[in-house]
This record gives sequence, structure tokens and C-alpha cells, in this order.
Amino acid sequence: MASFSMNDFRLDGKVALVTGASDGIGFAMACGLAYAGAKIAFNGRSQEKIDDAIRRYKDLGIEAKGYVCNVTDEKAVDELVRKINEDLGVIDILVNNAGIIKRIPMTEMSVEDFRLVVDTDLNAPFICAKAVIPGMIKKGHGKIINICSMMSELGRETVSAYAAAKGGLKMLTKNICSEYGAANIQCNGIGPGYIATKQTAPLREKQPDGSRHPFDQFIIAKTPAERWGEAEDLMGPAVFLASDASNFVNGHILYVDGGILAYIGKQP
Ligand code: NAP
Ligand code: GCO
Repeated sequence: MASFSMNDFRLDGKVALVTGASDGIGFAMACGLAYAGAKIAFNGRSQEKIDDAIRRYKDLGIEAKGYVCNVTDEKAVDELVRKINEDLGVIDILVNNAGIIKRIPMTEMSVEDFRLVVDTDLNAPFICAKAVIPGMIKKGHGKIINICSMMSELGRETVSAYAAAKGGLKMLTKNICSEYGAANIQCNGIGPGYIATKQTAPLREKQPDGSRHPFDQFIIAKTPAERWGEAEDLMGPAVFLASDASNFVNGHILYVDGGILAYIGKQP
């Protein structure tokens, strides 16, 4: 029988790139990977946010290397991977976390806005995966974790571009699994539920009378855990999917949603 030990959850000596990890879910997952032993590289569009993030990582005892890179720009991503290879070594773990959302009724959404969301949330994960897979093949192993969404499974008003992109990202995940599983590359998704970050702040804003936002109340009623998720809730799932403990898990979307997808919702 294959041997198993808790060391299988360790990431010592591994190089991880977490895109868009200046803040939010990406920042938390990068911390989790670092606590498990990985060397962390991250990127974003703003040098100021990267510099601030490097300070916050350092305050947590993490020496993260930050790079300005727009993930929708293939040349910039290829240069990012080259620099990380030089600075830290060949990338073992890619977390495609960078993402945006635009909440606009579909018939009012411009094609430019639709394209920007799909470019960032679907095309960019393709670009980043394409850039790191050759190095993973040479190393004989690799882990790719795509940050999907409830909207990989469900739709709702105003998020047509985001749902289309995250639905596509679920299938890109399954396809990378299918195409590169034989190279010992595992590609899985994490589907966070509703997580309290800047991205969802508009959905949690207090009403003028101090009451909870209607959407906030809706999510609480739809979540068996009766709470919003925290970015920290994603740390353990990310470590698991980045580690040898998940070497036979491939093409799977791990929903970290407090049970929303399993639940019809509390009777009003
Ligand atoms: P967030 O706080 O807005 O973080 C998104 C990050 O992506 C930012 O740090 C941003 O950094 C970066 N980014 C955006 N566009 C980029 C680009 N073109 N190139 C490089 N970096 C870019 O959002 P979050 O809530 O942490 O979300 C992180 C991921 O989880 C996203 O993919 C999101 O769709 C997904 N997600 C979120 C939730 C939730 O409830 N919060 C649930 C499910 C899935 P810069 O602005 O510095 O570039
Ligand atoms: C929204 C939210 C969601 C979350 C997340 C849920 O407007 O419905 O932003 O899309 O961000 O993707 O999993």
C-alpha cells in the first residue's frame, strides 16, 4: 500500500504563484501555502498595492515576492514566469485567483465590459496555465488551482459575464486535467461561496436605517452555516489541493461555500 504521512500536506521546497494576491482570497490562500512551506510569488496591477501587501506578508513572517503584471497580457505573463523562475525556481503550484466582476443587467452591459470580465476571469487563467505547464512537465509534477465560483454552477441577475467566465473556468479546469494528467499535473478548482472581501462589499453594505443589506440577509438565509465565508476559510482547501495529499484528485471543483449549493434555503 502507498505510504501516507501528514508530511503529504507540506509544501516545503515548492514554488507557488498566486495571481491577484495583494488582497482578499488570494492573499489568504498565499499565506496558507506559505505556512505549509511554499515559497510565494504573487502579482497584481498596482505597485502600490503590491508594496503594501509585501509589508503585510512580512508582518505575518512570510517573505513573498511581488510583481506588477496584468494577467490578461500574455507577454507580461510569460515575462512574469521567467522572472519567478530566476528569482525562486520553476513554478510547482499555480493558483489562478486574479479576477473581477461587473454587476450590470445583461441588456445594459457593454460588449467591452463583458469582454473585460471574460478576459480576466477565463482567458487569463488559460494564459497563466499555458505559461507554467511546460515547466511543470519538465519537473514531472505540477498543481494548478483555478478559483471558480458559485457562478460556475448557478446564475443570478446582473452577473452574466462573470457566470459565463466562471462556468468556462470550471470546464477549462476539467480540460487541463484531461490533457495533462498523464504528465502528473493535477488541475482542480476551488469554488468559494459568498466570502467577505472587497469584491462583495457592495452586497453587504448597511442600509441607511442600519439594517443589513437585503442581499446580505438573502445569503445568510441560503447558507446552512448562517454566515458569510472569510478569506481564511479558503486556506486549508488551497493547501490540500496544492499538496501531495491530493495527487489522485484531478478535475474536481471543491466548493467552499458553507453548504449553499446543497441547501434550498431557509423558509422566509
Ligand atoms: P478582490 O479582493 O477584488 O481581489 C481580486 C484580486 O485580483 C485583486 O487583488 C486584484 O489586484 C487582482 N486582479 C484583478 N484583475 C487583475 C489583472 N488583470 N491582473 C492581475 N491582477 C488582477 O476579490 P476576491 O473576493 O479576493 O476574489 C478573488 C477571486 O475569488 C476572484 O477570482 C473571484 O472571482 C473569486 N471569488 C470570490 C468570491 C467572493 O465571494 N469574494 C467568491 C467566489 C469566487 P489589483 O487590483 O492590484 O490588480
Ligand atoms: C455576486 C457575488 C458572487 C461571489 C462569488 C460567489 O455578485 O453574486 O459577487 O459572484 O463573488 O462568485 O461564489
